[in-house]
Amino acid sequence: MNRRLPVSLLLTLWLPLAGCQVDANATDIAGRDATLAPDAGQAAATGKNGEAGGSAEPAVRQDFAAWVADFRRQALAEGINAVTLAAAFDGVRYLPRIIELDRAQPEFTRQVWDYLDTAVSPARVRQGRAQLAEHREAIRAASRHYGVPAEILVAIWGIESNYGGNFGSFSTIDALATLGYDGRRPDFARSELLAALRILQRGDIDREHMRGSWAGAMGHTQFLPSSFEDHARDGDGDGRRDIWGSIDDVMASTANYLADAGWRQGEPWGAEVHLPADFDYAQTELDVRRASQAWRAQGVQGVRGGGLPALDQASIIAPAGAHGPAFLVGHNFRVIMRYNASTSYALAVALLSERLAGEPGLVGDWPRQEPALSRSQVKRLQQLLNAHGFDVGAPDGVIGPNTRRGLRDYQRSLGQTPDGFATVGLLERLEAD
Ligand SMILES: [Ca+2]
Repeated sequence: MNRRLPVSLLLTLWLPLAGCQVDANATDIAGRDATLAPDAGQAAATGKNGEAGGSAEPAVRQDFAAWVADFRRQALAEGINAVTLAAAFDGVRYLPRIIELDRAQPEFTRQVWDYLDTAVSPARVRQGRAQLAEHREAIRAASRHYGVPAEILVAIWGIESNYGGNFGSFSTIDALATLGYDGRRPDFARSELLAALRILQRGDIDREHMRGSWAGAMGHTQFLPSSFEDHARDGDGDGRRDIWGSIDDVMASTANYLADAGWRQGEPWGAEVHLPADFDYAQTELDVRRASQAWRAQGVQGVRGGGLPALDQASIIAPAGAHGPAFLVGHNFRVIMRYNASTSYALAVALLSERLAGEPGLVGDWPRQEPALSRSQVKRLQQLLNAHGFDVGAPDGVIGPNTRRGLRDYQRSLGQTPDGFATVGLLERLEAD
């Protein structure tokens, strides 16, 4: 699979999530790289995506101009016409800010509840209900046609761009040209830039209106150019796929993306569940999959006294370990992760969609007293686990299945509930041992 850029790095305040599960096999819509970005702290969660000016050193400008000239020749050879190339590149700018964002290595992380507080805030719920009413026709039409619930579409819209309030003001051409010339993944950026040129040439949008994140994700629901080519749809029937200006097109495209990713009509994403006291938390990994009735046989129950939704291939996730809420998640939850390959993101979409549908929030409480571990603290934790004989692989500052496994073994050795949730307390204990 392609390793692609995490769109979430568009934020100056980008914060990875602590303890978030990512699916390394998933390719998401905006090309976010699960290995680089353990989660998408979302655009909508953290404020405006301001565009910096294009001043650069003269030598860099000259070098960039040579890169563009070379790329134009390549694009011409691949079928982009001279008119499109002139429109795209005659005024192209190198944007130093994009390179700063591309190279940012955030030290601090956020706990999943802090992310959800923002992603599923009361204001987000209120605005989403207003959008559902205002764009009722467009949303219902896409929902009916593609078989994806209206509330899921609106939740993705809300989390990706705060309902279009913040989808990024960077010129996609400038952003991808800058990344193609000077980014960490030039081949990826060149390939997306070529796709962007094909979109301009086809006439879906013009250069001026083709805008989005610093990483090239475009429009209300943040499609990379290659995702746009494969999955965008013309919802209002005017012959153009306009995910910047037409809510009909935004909804049709988003719904079609999920349908193409395998959304099962009528199947719920999952549900919050109650786990029995003796539950084996080694099972709380996305690659452990069982039918709902098998989980029920282990004592897993619905939180409001009801049964479990009927799901095959369902997993249990407990993002904050034994002292936080747990969830049974099925196939459609994994489809949401195709949009953004993180459990926290998919959980935010799922929970926001429920609130939009008028359902109450979570029953379980998060362990809000637990501070998030920084990236270097996670690295230290990993080094110490290795030193104590609980092999977690090479320390990388990111908590994944190996770290959770080692942590569970360590917790077991202490006689604690082995839930694999990394805390400052466990780090201090390891330091002292
Ligand atoms: Ca259209």
